[in-house]
Amino acid sequence: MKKIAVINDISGFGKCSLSVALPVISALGIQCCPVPTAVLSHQTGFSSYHCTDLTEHLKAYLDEWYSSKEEFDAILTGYMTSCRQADIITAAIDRLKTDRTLVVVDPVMADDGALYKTYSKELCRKVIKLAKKANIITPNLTEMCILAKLSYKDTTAKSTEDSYYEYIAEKAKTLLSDTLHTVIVTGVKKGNTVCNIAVSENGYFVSQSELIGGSFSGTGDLFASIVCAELTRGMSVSYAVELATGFIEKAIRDTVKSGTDRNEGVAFEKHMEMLVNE
Ligand code: PXL
Repeated sequence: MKKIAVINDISGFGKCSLSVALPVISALGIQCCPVPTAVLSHQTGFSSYHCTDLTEHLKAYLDEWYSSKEEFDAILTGYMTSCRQADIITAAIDRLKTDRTLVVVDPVMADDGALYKTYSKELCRKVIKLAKKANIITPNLTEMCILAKLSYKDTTAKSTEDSYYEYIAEKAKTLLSDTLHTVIVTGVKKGNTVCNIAVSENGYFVSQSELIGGSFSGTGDLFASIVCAELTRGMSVSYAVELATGFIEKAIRDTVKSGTDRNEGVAFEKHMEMLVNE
């Protein structure tokens, strides 16, 4: 059975990180091996939460994996609590990956033009360093602007232009390297649409959906998990991105219909059959 190591936190409320990676990766027929980096009562967008940081336990946890020589088809990383934790995760990628391991980094740092309140400039620098280890990154538009050193305000001001997607693809392309072959920019809004743009040396692919409501907790984690699992199954980037976009669109539609707060995450559970029957 194929295996993905997912290095992320687990939050009791907010349907994000490991709480969504575990069900969707499993539904796609792949074993999800969690490396829990922290346990939170709620994700950090809630007005109050408790975070038990597991940084000091990570080394012993990973040492067991190193000594039992575990191998993974893919490694997926997400939210991080501190610079020290980011350093441990960066080193873990080097230790865990083999020649055939796909490294997917979701460079979680910010959304809607603002850094998450727990992310310092220094932690962002660590995330940028970590992203250089990846074969694929899945930044949202705000994170892409940070990675490509662009102003979010000036970038989104271009959203009415016909060449907006092309402009974003061009900027994302500057991030590619010998290691990093695909950048997937998520949550690109234009009029009443929101799309995800996958960029490689060969060009770019746009997967569009209707813009329904604002941004919801955990959609980036759902997206990265589905894309990582589908690529691990051997599917193409365009297929993986289309499936993830369609799945999340359906979940958001149900969430908005029920009037659920954005911090609670999206109602993805009833759409799991889209993944199970893949
Ligand atoms: O979805 C990203 C994420 C993951 N984990 C925690 C978060 C967030 C975003 O706010 O707070 C704990």
